Amino acid sequence: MRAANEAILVIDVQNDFCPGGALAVPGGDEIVAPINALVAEFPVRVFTQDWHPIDHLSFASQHAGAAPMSVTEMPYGPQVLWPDHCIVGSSGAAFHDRLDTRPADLIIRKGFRREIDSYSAFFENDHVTSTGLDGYLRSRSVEKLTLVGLATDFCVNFSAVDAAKLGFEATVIESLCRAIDFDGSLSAAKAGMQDAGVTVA
Ligand code: VGL
Ligand code: ZN
Repeated sequence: MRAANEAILVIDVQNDFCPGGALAVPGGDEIVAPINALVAEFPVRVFTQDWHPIDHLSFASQHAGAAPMSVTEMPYGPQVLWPDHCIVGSSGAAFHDRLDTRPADLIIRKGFRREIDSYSAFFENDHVTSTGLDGYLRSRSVEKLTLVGLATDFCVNFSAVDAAKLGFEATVIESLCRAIDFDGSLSAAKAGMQDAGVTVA
């Protein structure tokens, strides 16, 4: 068992990010069993769930003529336009069937405001709107975070960098993550995490 001040953050292990899903991450399902085993070691367990309304503005389908994976400018900065994914209540938004969610103390949903995407478990993409997770972890006296899940270069990356900025000791276990790796996003994410003081193990 890990120390009482340690939490695990399981990021977006959902059907749409696994093979066969709308925004499938190669090998996304390979990490499910080892994550189940690791979760048991931690006294504090938080899972996140990407959770978008059907007309979410991060979807290419909401922008006339825009191709999935193109980039647009939002009021808060550049935004990748994704295929429709993780729609509220859909089977794609459900956790992977084999992910054991029973041990989760808290499930944080993010990206539920139409106008703004949320990669990070802490802040939406404006870097200002809080999900409440920081307050939850502090209330539970958490100081060290271990991050696993999908996708390494987007939601895991943004969550880990925010965690470090907020003063948590953050470790990403790379072998328990899988990446989208589009347009150099994985190497950029790794460099950004290292710069922010995240340990990539
Ligand atoms: C994610 C793209 C869009 C992720 C979520 O979980 O990494 N990526 N929404
Ligand atoms: Zn999303």
